[in-house]
Amino acid sequence: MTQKPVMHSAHWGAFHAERSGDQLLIEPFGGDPDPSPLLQNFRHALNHPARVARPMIRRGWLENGPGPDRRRGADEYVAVSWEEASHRVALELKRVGEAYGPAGIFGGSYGWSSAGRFHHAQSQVHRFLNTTLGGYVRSVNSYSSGAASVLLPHIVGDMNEVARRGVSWEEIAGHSEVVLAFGGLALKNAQVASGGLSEHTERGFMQRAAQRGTRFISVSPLKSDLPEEAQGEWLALRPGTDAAFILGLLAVLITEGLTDEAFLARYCVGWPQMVAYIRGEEDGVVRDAPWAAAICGVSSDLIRQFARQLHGKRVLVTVAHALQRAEHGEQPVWLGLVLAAALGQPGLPGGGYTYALGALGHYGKHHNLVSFPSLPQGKNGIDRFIPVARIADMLLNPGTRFDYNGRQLTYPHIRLAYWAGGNPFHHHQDLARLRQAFCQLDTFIVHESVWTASARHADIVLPATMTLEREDIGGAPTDRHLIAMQPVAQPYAEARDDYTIFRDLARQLGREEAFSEGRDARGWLQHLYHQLQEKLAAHQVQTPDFNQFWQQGILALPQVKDGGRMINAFRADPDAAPLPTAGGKIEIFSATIASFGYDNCPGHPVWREPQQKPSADYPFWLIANQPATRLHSQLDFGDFSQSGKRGGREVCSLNSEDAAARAIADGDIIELYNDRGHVLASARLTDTVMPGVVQLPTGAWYDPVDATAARPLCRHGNPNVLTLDIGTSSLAQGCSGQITVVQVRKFAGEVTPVQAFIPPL
Ligand code: PGD
Repeated sequence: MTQKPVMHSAHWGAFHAERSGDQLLIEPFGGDPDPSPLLQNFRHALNHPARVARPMIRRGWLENGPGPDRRRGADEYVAVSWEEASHRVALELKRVGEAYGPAGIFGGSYGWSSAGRFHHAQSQVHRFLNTTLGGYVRSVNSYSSGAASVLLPHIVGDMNEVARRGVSWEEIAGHSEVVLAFGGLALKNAQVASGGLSEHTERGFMQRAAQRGTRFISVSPLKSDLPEEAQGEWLALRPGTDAAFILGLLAVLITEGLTDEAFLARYCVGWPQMVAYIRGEEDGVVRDAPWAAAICGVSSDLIRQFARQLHGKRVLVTVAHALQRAEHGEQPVWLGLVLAAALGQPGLPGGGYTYALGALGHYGKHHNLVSFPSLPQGKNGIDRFIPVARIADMLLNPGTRFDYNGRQLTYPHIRLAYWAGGNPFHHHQDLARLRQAFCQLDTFIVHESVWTASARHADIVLPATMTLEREDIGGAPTDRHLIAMQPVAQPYAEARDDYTIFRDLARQLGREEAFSEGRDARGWLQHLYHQLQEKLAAHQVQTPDFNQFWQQGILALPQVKDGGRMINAFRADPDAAPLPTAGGKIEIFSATIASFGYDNCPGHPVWREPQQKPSADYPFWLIANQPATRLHSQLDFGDFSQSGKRGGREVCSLNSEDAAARAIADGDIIELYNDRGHVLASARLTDTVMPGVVQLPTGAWYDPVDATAARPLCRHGNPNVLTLDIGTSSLAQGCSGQITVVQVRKFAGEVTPVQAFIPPL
């Protein structure tokens, strides 16, 4: 293996890597104006003790065979040879396939895995199951934007147009007067983009806009959701009350005659229904500024002033992913659009509505002229699916019916789940319930490079290479650089890449040719690159051949400036360029959604009381948001992630006044708890978190003192022990794990060291 620096890429940036003894020296790509510190998480990753070295089988499964088992998560593992492991996997797949067909296999395998487009683990699982077993039960939508991705097509257009091709950062820097960001614009989120992000430009754009006079307003319980460069204002609302706040703003605009009635009449359907709802004509409840103020914890004067200041300005409204990752998460997304419409802004330069700006590095960027081809998935022979965050419901309730986007579906009876490239025991809510759900399976197979909590709940764990140990091509539709990802090291111990593992299994199932089409990994990279060349050649763009691309390590791709293309054309001529909604206009009222008859998501946006709210037992809102020191749970043992912890434990931020009332000092170990479990963390006292709120990011590897406990205690700080596992509403059934309610106290029990990174026996 070469010792020279080689080019590589991660979801959080392109870089050069060079081995130096036991560690890696990481040099960010020179063209990146603001590289992410997440890159340093790779430094000691290659040989970290948390790596999975050999194929492992859970003792209970090995001795008793497949079947529901309550020991999952608390059993021993037995090392076996690759030959034995893959033989047993092939036999089990054959057994389940023959007995139950593809409807008995869950292959949703949600997860971000790594940036390379060929070794994209989820695509590999899907292709494997389609080409060898005729298909699988899939999952739809994402944990990121489950509610918005179902709602937006009904009311304005799909995620691609409203988020990725919404108002561009360039336009904002040049034209916006007010950027009203519900959920803020934290750079920790924009530093990441699936497939890679070679240039981090958000900080620079915010600086430019602020210098020109753009007023950034972050509405969030956390001050840190807006970077200093934006020189913005912080408005703290109670978590989960943004929908009520926007209704209050709309009430003021209506009462004071500040709405753009011409825009609403020409470009929208349903404004009269919205007005009737706000005035209380539907149910006698007037949603005015005092009504909103009581819910949101601000004064009605503030709401009035706020609304007036928006009038007559070029206003851009954006609503972060976080807001819709909550019960009734559809509502703030919808109301953000209604507010922008009431102000007459959609389709104006630097104005209107853009969903989730800053939530990912893809948003507000230009697009490549053509996109890099993805690995073909083959054909799934069945059409059975769940909204991705309903996994525990599915495993616990086979045969039960549930609502989704106007349809009634039935949960299949899953016998085998196959996972690669994701960590459900990181990403899902109510981890004790999730364990119960996974205990129902006959068999749970996981490919992982490290001993995550998901690997520790699997029956068969196959050691996967890390991205650094294989060649691939990194690219995203919004990144103008394609990266030839060169291997930095040989595979760790007995690790194999997902493709090699699946190819071997496909051979044992007699389907190797169907899966591999006769190509090895390099052959697939060349094939996909040639497809890209052909797409570009159709636009008269010439590209170097594969070998030259591989040698130079990077290829600049032509881009198009297509930000706002859908909404701009619509504004110019709504008859010639109608929106892809039922009525061709912005749907403030959706007859389609109304026809579904869902009380938790009716035909126009509403405020609905959530079932979780602070009480005497659990008086705090917990915000379980994205971490700043790692991507989700990836490389949680990495240098940068560890630098954010204290004594190896995750840090929970809380307001100094709340801490004083509980005699909690900075650095104390505190316990957050509710009906679902207990979590330890190190207390950080601050005034940048509003009173009544505590913040604990996601991603600390789940480390239960007793995995089988009904209400487990995680000594590391994983907030998904505490979050409630319910869908956002009957419409989208999205993940609602962003907020929950808890009690907080100084921990009085025995403190044991974090053991999440020590492999199981
Ligand atoms: P990651 O930590 O990225 O989390 O959930 P997701 O499952 O995507 O997991 C990826 C896993 O893939 C890692 O364990 C990594 O080691 C493994 N991996 C990487 N590369 C490879 C590979 O090539 N092969 C194999 N086999 N494995 C690989 C993220 C999800 O969490 C998301 S997207 C969101 S937005 C949600 N956010 C929240 C939230 O805000 N609040 C709560 N409470 N919960 C959330 N969960 C969701």
